Amino acid sequence: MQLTSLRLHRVSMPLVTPFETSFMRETEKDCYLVEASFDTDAGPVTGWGESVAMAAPLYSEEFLDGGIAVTQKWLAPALFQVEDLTAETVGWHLRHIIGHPMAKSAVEMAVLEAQLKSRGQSFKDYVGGVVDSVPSGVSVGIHPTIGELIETVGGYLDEGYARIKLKIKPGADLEPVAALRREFGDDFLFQVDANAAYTLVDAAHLKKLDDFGLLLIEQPLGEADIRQHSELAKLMSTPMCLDESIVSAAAAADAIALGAAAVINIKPGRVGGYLEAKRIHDLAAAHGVAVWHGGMLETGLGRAANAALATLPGFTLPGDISGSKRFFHEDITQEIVQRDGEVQVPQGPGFGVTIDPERLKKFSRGTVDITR
Ligand code: OSB
Ligand code: MG
Repeated sequence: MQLTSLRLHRVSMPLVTPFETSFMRETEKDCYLVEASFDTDAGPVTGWGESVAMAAPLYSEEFLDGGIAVTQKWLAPALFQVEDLTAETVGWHLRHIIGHPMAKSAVEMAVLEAQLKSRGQSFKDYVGGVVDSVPSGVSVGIHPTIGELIETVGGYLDEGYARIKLKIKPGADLEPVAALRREFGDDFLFQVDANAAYTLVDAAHLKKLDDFGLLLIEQPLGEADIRQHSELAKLMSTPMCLDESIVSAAAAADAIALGAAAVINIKPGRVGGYLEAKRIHDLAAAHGVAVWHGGMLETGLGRAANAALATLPGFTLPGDISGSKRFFHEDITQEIVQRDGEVQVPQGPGFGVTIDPERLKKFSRGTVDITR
């Protein structure tokens, strides 16, 4: 396959409800999609990718406009030079460009989709997935009041979600966690995510979360603090899960060796692509470390790809793979549906979903064309 052009579609989709984490409050999903065109022996093929970079560099150092810039100036020109481009070699061809895993992931995703489509293969079959549906959890933002939080979580439990993940931050942690256990009992699957909002000085406070039978605590400390997470893990009985800190398979190896991660949240965008994400899955499985699939409020495109990756056998915990309706009134692809705590993995070549041209037009905030 020869890459001939890239069109980056900047999109903005209104969220059903605002989503608040320890680092920001969002009312819209802003991202860009990558439409990649190729010449192949069998004629022209197109593949789609999605960048999970957020508008501002608050989750990680990447941000949406930076991703567009690095793709235009550095990633695309490097790939235009490759005559025989495959998904498996994208990472290699981009290895001299430091960082920017989300931008690289979006491009690799588009190459992968084109390759799969040209072979008539689904991503699930390509990656070696073993099931057709995956357990569906939901990520719940920080709420202004306990009453509203209980109402929101009650709604998700009624809808059938298999697991609740609550965002926490200093000042909004023990009380909401205790309130949900009091209201909904000890049996529902429940975990928390701090998005790096604490320091090791907070260890005694965080230890109080051990009383609530949580599945795990996700990323209490900073991205660079793998060793400090291993110290905290020794002090708490709640299993330690890393998100932000796992930027590559090498980082996952360090975290496992240091005892910093009993569980790993896998997000392809954060680690440079679905292929590196698969390597982390394999590494974790070999070490007996549980993994689950994270989310970045993806559109139906990224959501479909995430669900397909999560069909691998090491994904033993429910992921942040919720239905489209959790975030959007209208998705940009076919709707991803959560039912009885499961999401069906879209069938068909590539990621099994298509971008709806009308919806794309509606949500588009402009395009950037990059040609050879
Ligand atoms: O930390 O997992 C996170 C969304 C944006 C940035 C970071 C995170 C999240 C979520 C949402 O928790 C998960 C989802 O897409 O359902
Ligand atoms: Mg997280």
